[in-house]
Amino acid sequence: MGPYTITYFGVRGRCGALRIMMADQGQEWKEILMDFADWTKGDLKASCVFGQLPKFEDGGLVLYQSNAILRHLGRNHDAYGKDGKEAARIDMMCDGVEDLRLKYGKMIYQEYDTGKDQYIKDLPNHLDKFEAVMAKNKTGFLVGDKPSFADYSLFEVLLNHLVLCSSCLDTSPSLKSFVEKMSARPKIKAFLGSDAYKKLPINGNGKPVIILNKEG
Ligand code: 6SG
Repeated sequence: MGPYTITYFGVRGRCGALRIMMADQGQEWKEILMDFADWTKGDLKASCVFGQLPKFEDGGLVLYQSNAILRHLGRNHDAYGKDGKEAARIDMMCDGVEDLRLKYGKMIYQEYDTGKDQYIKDLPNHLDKFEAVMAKNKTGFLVGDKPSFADYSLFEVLLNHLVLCSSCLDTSPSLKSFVEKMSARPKIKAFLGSDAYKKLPINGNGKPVIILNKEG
């Protein structure tokens, strides 16, 4: 396996879950940071299958599409269920997270100022679905009894939502405990505390804007 290389912009964005997953799996990887001025020259874009980043290399295998990369890591690191049925349910949950990711991205990039408050109001309707699956499985993971790539994707999207709205998990006890337990896994804790992680903004447009309270 590997060496793994990620080529991406200097944000967490579409690589947040991948990086957390690789860190938790004890996998090292190399980062190639693409600055936007170089990207607009177009050479790399023209070489990318869908004209977008991230680009992921595993030895000679070159992949695009963050969820395909997550699935590849799932296969490589035994994080894709114990059989075909678990794998199918993990796929389903990852696609559910993707739907939430797209709604979040639309709000962040297209309607932050006009749509953020309504987005936060509607959020329980979306989080409830994940809460129900998590509560029903009882292991602390979405499917099976160890983390799958769908758990890493959900975890990362929940971290981003907590930055948007720090109380958003207060009515979702299973998700709250999931985030606490994932955050406390030693390799995740070390990664989330690293400069490499902390220096990167969540999104490419500086949103969400964090307003500190008077004491903060
Ligand atoms: C942007 O959308 O960060 N890739 C993005 N943008 C450049 O020319 N379905 C796939 C996947 O899951 C989506 C890929 C994704 O992998 S990620 C891409 O390649 C293009 O289309 C979101 C993100 N945006 C911030 C950003 C960095 C560079 C361009 C957009 C910040 C804004 C402008 C410059 C720096 Fe910026």
